[in-house]
Amino acid sequence: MNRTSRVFVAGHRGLVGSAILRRLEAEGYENLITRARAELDLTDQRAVDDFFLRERPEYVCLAAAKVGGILANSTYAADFIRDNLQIQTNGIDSAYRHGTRKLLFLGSSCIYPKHAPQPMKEEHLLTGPLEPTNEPYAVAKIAGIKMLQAYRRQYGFRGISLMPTNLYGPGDNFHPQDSHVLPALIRRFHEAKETNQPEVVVWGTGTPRREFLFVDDLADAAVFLMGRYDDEGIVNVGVGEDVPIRELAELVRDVVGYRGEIVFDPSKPDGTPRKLLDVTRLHGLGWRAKTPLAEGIARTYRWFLEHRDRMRG
Ligand code: GFB
Repeated sequence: MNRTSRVFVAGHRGLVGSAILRRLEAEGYENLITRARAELDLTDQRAVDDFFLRERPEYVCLAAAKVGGILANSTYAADFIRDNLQIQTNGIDSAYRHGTRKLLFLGSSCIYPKHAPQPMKEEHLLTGPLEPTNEPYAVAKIAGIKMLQAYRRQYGFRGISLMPTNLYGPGDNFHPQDSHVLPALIRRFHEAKETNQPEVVVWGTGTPRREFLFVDDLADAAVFLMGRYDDEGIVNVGVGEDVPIRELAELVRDVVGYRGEIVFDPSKPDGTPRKLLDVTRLHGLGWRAKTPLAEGIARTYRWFLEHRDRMRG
């Protein structure tokens, strides 16, 4: 992949796609291809195939997906499995049929078994039952991984699969119910500060541990691996350390500058107790995450403040 390559970034308005696009633009890529949802519905097989036939992208970053936090995953379980299966199946098959040279697919750390040994290695895939709160989403992502492995073996199609840990950053979804924990807490602490609320409610018990990767670091890893990795094996992309949700809430509280209390609501699901990625393979390939969590949260909070007025929900 070089600066004149025709690169299609699918999902360029989402958290991950926008970060990859920013990264490629900063590197001076001249032939970036994007389509808004109104222009191209990625769940529509015929539309996707027509698009690939016309545009013939040489490289594809498949960053389009239906995603959400723990509650959205169970509320919209059918949408999560259907939309993701359709988007990735259409994208991968049309890329193969129309001569794409290489495709990057993004999974998630929730593809690993609920009780996988920690930190989770790439070989733990399909060694045990999944976390029920996001099983439909995880099954779709596992199907994408297996599809690319099969296309590589049967057709020689070059697809690589990255498994990012929980992501956050500019462009995130800050919806109060549907979002992931980090943007949800930024918004909740901010609104509590603005309206002088005495306490902020954090879902669950506060004991689950999560690993958080700043999305610009993921974009950096994606471009790095597009250039240097070409194998059917999945690659974990994480930072190698995690924090309990209680500690994350304290960090967000401090960045936002809220002075009230934190209370936990154990009637909300905790989800999987821990999902820390083993990043030995990634480090061996020569890449490491750079952005410390406190700095990433501060940058995300700044972005939130700048975009607050235009946010939905
Ligand atoms: O970010 P989150 O929804 O994703 O939740 P998962 C992480 C933890 O934060 C859970 C707690 O233990 C939540 O109970 N939490 C506390 C909150 N307060 C909140 C809040 O206000 N909002 C949210 N959302 N959580 C998702 C999967 O799981 O992770 C997806 O469902 C995907 O499939 C994604 O893999 C990365 O880490 O539990």
